[in-house]
Amino acid sequence: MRRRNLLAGMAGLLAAGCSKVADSETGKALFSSAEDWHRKAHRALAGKQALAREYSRADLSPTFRGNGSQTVDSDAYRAQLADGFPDWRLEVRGLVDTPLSLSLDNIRRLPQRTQITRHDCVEGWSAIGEWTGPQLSLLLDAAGVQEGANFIVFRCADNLNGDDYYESVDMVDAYHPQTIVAHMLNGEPLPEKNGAPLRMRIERQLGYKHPKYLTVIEAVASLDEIGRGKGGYWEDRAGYQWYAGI
Ligand SMILES: Nc1nc2c(c(=O)[nH]1)N[C@H]1C(S)=C(S)[C@@H](COP(=O)(O)O)O[C@H]1N2
Ligand SMILES: [Mo]
Repeated sequence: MRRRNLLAGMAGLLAAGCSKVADSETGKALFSSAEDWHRKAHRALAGKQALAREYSRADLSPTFRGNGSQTVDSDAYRAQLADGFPDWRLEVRGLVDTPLSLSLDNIRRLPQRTQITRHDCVEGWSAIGEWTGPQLSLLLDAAGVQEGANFIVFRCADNLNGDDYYESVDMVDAYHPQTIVAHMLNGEPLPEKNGAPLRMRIERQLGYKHPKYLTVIEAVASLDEIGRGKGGYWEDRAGYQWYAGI
Protein backbone atom coordinates (compact mmCIF):
# COMPACT_ATOMS: atom_id res chain seq x y z
CA MET A 1 0.00 0.00 0.00
CA ARG A 2 2.69 2.39 1.05
CA ARG A 3 4.86 1.55 -1.88
CA ARG A 4 1.94 2.12 -4.20
CA ASN A 5 1.34 5.52 -2.65
CA LEU A 6 4.96 6.41 -3.06
CA LEU A 7 4.97 5.38 -6.68
CA ALA A 8 1.77 7.33 -7.25
CA GLY A 9 3.46 10.37 -5.73
CA MET A 10 6.45 9.94 -7.99
CA ALA A 11 4.20 9.55 -11.00
CA GLY A 12 2.59 12.82 -9.95
CA LEU A 13 5.97 14.50 -9.98
CA LEU A 14 6.52 13.37 -13.54
CA ALA A 15 3.01 13.97 -14.78
CA ALA A 16 3.26 17.55 -13.64
CA GLY A 17 6.13 17.96 -16.06
CA CYS A 18 8.69 18.42 -13.32
CA SER A 19 11.36 16.89 -15.47
CA LYS A 20 13.93 19.03 -13.72
CA VAL A 21 13.06 17.34 -10.46
CA ALA A 22 12.92 13.91 -12.02
CA ASP A 23 16.35 14.38 -13.55
CA SER A 24 17.93 15.76 -10.43
CA GLU A 25 19.64 13.76 -7.71
CA THR A 26 16.57 14.33 -5.56
CA GLY A 27 14.28 12.93 -8.21
CA LYS A 28 16.49 9.91 -8.71
CA ALA A 29 16.67 9.26 -5.01
CA LEU A 30 12.90 9.39 -4.71
CA PHE A 31 12.57 6.86 -7.50
CA SER A 32 15.25 4.49 -6.30
CA SER A 33 13.81 4.55 -2.81
CA ALA A 34 10.53 3.35 -4.24
CA GLU A 35 12.45 0.55 -5.94
CA ASP A 36 14.56 -0.51 -2.95
CA TRP A 37 11.64 -0.63 -0.69
CA HIS A 38 13.01 -3.45 1.43
CA ARG A 39 16.45 -2.01 1.74
CA LYS A 40 16.43 -0.22 5.08
CA ALA A 41 16.17 -1.96 8.39
CA HIS A 42 14.81 1.21 9.96
CA ARG A 43 11.52 0.63 8.26
CA ALA A 44 10.67 -2.06 10.77
CA LEU A 45 10.50 0.65 13.41
CA ALA A 46 7.41 2.15 11.86
CA GLY A 47 5.13 -0.59 13.05
CA LYS A 48 6.46 -0.79 16.59
CA GLN A 49 4.76 2.07 18.35
CA ALA A 50 1.23 2.83 19.33
CA LEU A 51 -0.45 5.74 17.62
CA ALA A 52 -1.23 8.94 19.44
CA ARG A 53 -4.96 9.47 19.74
CA GLU A 54 -6.61 10.99 16.69
CA TYR A 55 -9.71 13.17 16.95
CA SER A 56 -12.55 14.19 14.66
CA ARG A 57 -13.19 17.48 12.92
CA ALA A 58 -15.79 18.31 15.58
CA ASP A 59 -12.99 18.37 18.15
CA LEU A 60 -10.86 20.98 16.36
CA SER A 61 -9.90 23.98 18.49
CA PRO A 62 -11.45 27.17 17.12
CA THR A 63 -7.99 28.72 17.00
CA PHE A 64 -4.59 27.08 17.25
CA ARG A 65 -2.47 29.55 19.17
CA GLY A 66 1.11 30.31 18.29
CA ASN A 67 3.81 29.84 20.92
CA GLY A 68 7.54 30.50 21.10
CA SER A 69 8.69 32.10 17.86
CA GLN A 70 5.70 33.32 15.87
CA THR A 71 7.65 34.44 12.83
CA VAL A 72 11.14 34.48 11.38
CA ASP A 73 12.55 37.95 11.75
CA SER A 74 14.21 38.50 8.38
CA ASP A 75 13.39 40.36 5.18
CA ALA A 76 13.98 37.18 3.21
CA TYR A 77 11.33 35.36 5.25
CA ARG A 78 8.81 38.19 4.92
CA ALA A 79 9.32 38.27 1.16
CA GLN A 80 8.88 34.49 0.92
CA LEU A 81 5.78 34.58 3.13
CA ALA A 82 4.15 37.21 0.92
CA ASP A 83 4.93 35.10 -2.14
CA GLY A 84 3.95 31.59 -1.00
CA PHE A 85 7.54 30.42 -0.30
CA PRO A 86 8.59 29.66 -3.89
CA ASP A 87 12.26 29.48 -2.89
CA TRP A 88 11.96 27.66 0.45
CA ARG A 89 14.13 24.55 0.54
CA LEU A 90 14.06 21.65 2.94
CA GLU A 91 17.40 19.87 3.01
CA VAL A 92 17.80 16.25 4.03
CA ARG A 93 21.47 15.65 4.83
CA GLY A 94 24.02 14.22 7.22
CA LEU A 95 24.47 10.44 7.31
CA VAL A 96 22.46 9.77 4.15
CA ASP A 97 23.41 8.24 0.80
CA THR A 98 21.78 11.00 -1.25
CA PRO A 99 21.28 14.44 0.26
CA LEU A 100 18.01 16.02 -0.90
CA SER A 101 16.91 19.58 -1.43
CA LEU A 102 13.14 19.73 -1.64
CA SER A 103 10.86 22.58 -2.64
CA LEU A 104 7.40 23.01 -1.14
CA ASP A 105 6.03 21.76 -4.40
CA ASN A 106 8.07 18.56 -4.14
CA ILE A 107 6.71 18.07 -0.64
CA ARG A 108 3.10 18.71 -1.63
CA ARG A 109 3.33 16.14 -4.43
CA LEU A 110 4.44 13.29 -2.19
CA PRO A 111 1.87 10.93 -0.63
CA GLN A 112 0.24 12.81 2.24
CA ARG A 113 -1.01 11.91 5.68
CA THR A 114 -3.68 13.95 7.48
CA GLN A 115 -4.16 13.58 11.23
CA ILE A 116 -6.17 15.40 13.89
CA THR A 117 -4.21 15.39 17.13
CA ARG A 118 -3.85 17.25 20.40
CA HIS A 119 -0.80 19.40 20.94
CA ASP A 120 0.30 19.67 24.57
CA CYS A 121 2.64 22.44 25.62
CA VAL A 122 4.54 22.16 28.90
CA GLU A 123 3.39 25.68 29.68
CA GLY A 124 -0.03 24.20 30.36
CA TRP A 125 -2.19 24.62 27.29
CA SER A 126 -3.35 22.27 24.53
CA ALA A 127 -4.98 22.62 21.15
CA ILE A 128 -6.44 20.17 18.66
CA GLY A 129 -5.52 20.66 15.02
CA GLU A 130 -5.58 18.83 11.70
CA TRP A 131 -2.15 18.48 10.14
CA THR A 132 -1.23 17.36 6.64
CA GLY A 133 2.09 16.42 5.07
CA PRO A 134 4.30 13.52 3.98
CA GLN A 135 5.59 11.10 6.58
CA LEU A 136 9.18 11.80 7.57
CA SER A 137 9.98 8.12 6.93
CA LEU A 138 9.33 8.72 3.24
CA LEU A 139 11.94 11.47 3.03
CA LEU A 140 14.43 9.46 5.08
CA ASP A 141 14.01 6.46 2.81
CA ALA A 142 14.38 8.63 -0.26
CA ALA A 143 17.67 10.00 1.08
CA GLY A 144 18.81 6.56 2.31
CA VAL A 145 19.72 6.87 5.98
CA GLN A 146 23.07 5.21 6.67
CA GLU A 147 23.68 2.59 9.30
CA GLY A 148 25.57 4.76 11.76
CA ALA A 149 22.72 7.25 12.12
CA ASN A 150 21.05 7.17 15.53
CA PHE A 151 19.17 10.48 15.64
CA ILE A 152 17.40 12.90 13.35
CA VAL A 153 18.10 16.59 14.00
CA PHE A 154 15.72 19.33 12.83
CA ARG A 155 17.04 22.82 12.13
CA CYS A 156 14.81 25.87 11.90
CA ALA A 157 14.97 29.31 10.32
CA ASP A 158 13.95 31.21 13.46
CA ASN A 159 16.04 32.63 16.19
CA LEU A 160 14.62 32.59 19.72
CA ASN A 161 16.27 34.99 22.17
CA GLY A 162 19.48 34.98 20.15
CA ASP A 163 19.86 31.28 19.36
CA ASP A 164 18.67 29.05 16.55
CA TYR A 165 15.81 26.73 17.48
CA TYR A 166 16.52 23.06 16.87
CA GLU A 167 15.25 19.69 18.01
CA SER A 168 16.02 15.99 17.60
CA VAL A 169 14.41 12.58 17.93
CA ASP A 170 15.51 8.95 17.93
CA MET A 171 14.82 6.63 15.00
CA VAL A 172 11.69 5.20 16.60
CA ASP A 173 10.01 8.61 16.60
CA ALA A 174 11.56 9.51 13.23
CA TYR A 175 9.92 6.49 11.59
CA HIS A 176 6.70 6.67 13.57
CA PRO A 177 3.75 6.79 11.15
CA GLN A 178 2.38 9.99 12.73
CA THR A 179 5.69 11.83 12.35
CA ILE A 180 5.02 14.11 9.39
CA VAL A 181 6.47 17.19 7.74
CA ALA A 182 3.34 19.34 7.93
CA HIS A 183 2.62 22.08 5.41
CA MET A 184 -1.08 22.47 6.26
CA LEU A 185 -3.09 23.17 9.39
CA ASN A 186 -6.87 22.66 9.27
CA GLY A 187 -6.80 22.35 5.49
CA GLU A 188 -4.96 25.63 4.88
CA PRO A 189 -1.29 26.37 4.28
CA LEU A 190 0.47 26.66 7.65
CA PRO A 191 -0.09 30.07 9.23
CA GLU A 192 2.97 32.19 9.95
CA LYS A 193 2.62 31.84 13.72
CA ASN A 194 2.41 28.05 13.50
CA GLY A 195 5.65 27.63 11.53
CA ALA A 196 5.04 28.46 7.85
CA PRO A 197 5.84 26.95 5.50
CA LEU A 198 6.91 23.67 7.17
CA ARG A 199 6.92 22.25 10.68
CA MET A 200 7.32 18.83 12.18
CA ARG A 201 4.51 16.96 13.89
CA ILE A 202 5.86 14.25 16.17
CA GLU A 203 2.65 13.25 17.80
CA ARG A 204 3.90 11.15 20.70
CA GLN A 205 5.93 14.07 22.02
CA LEU A 206 5.27 17.33 23.88
CA GLY A 207 4.92 20.64 22.04
CA TYR A 208 8.53 21.80 22.12
CA LYS A 209 9.54 18.66 20.14
CA HIS A 210 7.59 19.94 17.08
CA PRO A 211 10.01 22.33 15.33
CA LYS A 212 8.51 25.10 13.17
CA TYR A 213 10.06 27.03 10.21
CA LEU A 214 11.84 23.80 9.25
CA THR A 215 14.84 24.07 6.92
CA VAL A 216 17.04 21.03 7.56
CA ILE A 217 16.56 17.38 8.48
CA GLU A 218 19.91 15.86 9.42
CA ALA A 219 20.80 12.26 10.26
CA VAL A 220 23.56 12.08 12.89
CA ALA A 221 25.34 9.47 14.97
CA SER A 222 25.45 11.55 18.14
CA LEU A 223 23.91 14.73 19.55
CA ASP A 224 27.06 15.75 21.43
CA GLU A 225 28.25 18.26 18.84
CA ILE A 226 24.81 19.72 18.05
CA GLY A 227 23.86 22.94 19.88
CA ARG A 228 24.96 22.50 23.49
CA GLY A 229 24.66 18.75 23.23
CA LYS A 230 21.33 18.02 24.91
CA GLY A 231 19.35 17.50 21.72
CA GLY A 232 17.19 20.61 21.57
CA TYR A 233 16.81 24.31 22.22
CA TRP A 234 14.86 23.88 25.47
CA GLU A 235 16.77 20.79 26.52
CA ASP A 236 19.98 22.86 26.28
CA ARG A 237 18.58 25.88 28.16
CA ALA A 238 15.86 24.88 30.57
CA GLY A 239 16.57 21.25 31.33
CA TYR A 240 13.47 20.03 29.47
CA GLN A 241 13.51 16.27 28.94
CA TRP A 242 14.90 15.18 25.58
CA TYR A 243 12.46 12.28 25.54
CA ALA A 244 9.16 14.09 26.06
CA GLY A 245 6.83 11.21 25.29
CA ILE A 246 3.17 11.59 26.17
N1 LIG B 1 11.24 26.81 15.39
C1 LIG B 1 10.53 26.77 16.52
N2 LIG B 1 9.77 25.69 16.75
C2 LIG B 1 9.04 25.61 17.89
C3 LIG B 1 9.06 26.63 18.87
C4 LIG B 1 9.87 27.79 18.57
O1 LIG B 1 9.94 28.76 19.36
N3 LIG B 1 10.58 27.81 17.39
N4 LIG B 1 8.31 26.51 20.02
C5 LIG B 1 7.89 25.15 20.40
C6 LIG B 1 6.86 25.10 21.44
S1 LIG B 1 7.34 25.27 23.05
C7 LIG B 1 5.58 24.78 21.15
S2 LIG B 1 4.40 24.55 22.34
C8 LIG B 1 5.13 24.68 19.75
C9 LIG B 1 4.06 25.71 19.49
O2 LIG B 1 3.49 25.50 18.23
P1 LIG B 1 2.42 26.53 17.72
O3 LIG B 1 3.09 27.87 17.64
O4 LIG B 1 1.94 26.03 16.42
O5 LIG B 1 1.33 26.57 18.78
O6 LIG B 1 6.15 24.89 18.81
C10 LIG B 1 7.40 24.38 19.19
N5 LIG B 1 8.28 24.50 18.07
MO1 LIG C 1 5.59 24.53 24.34
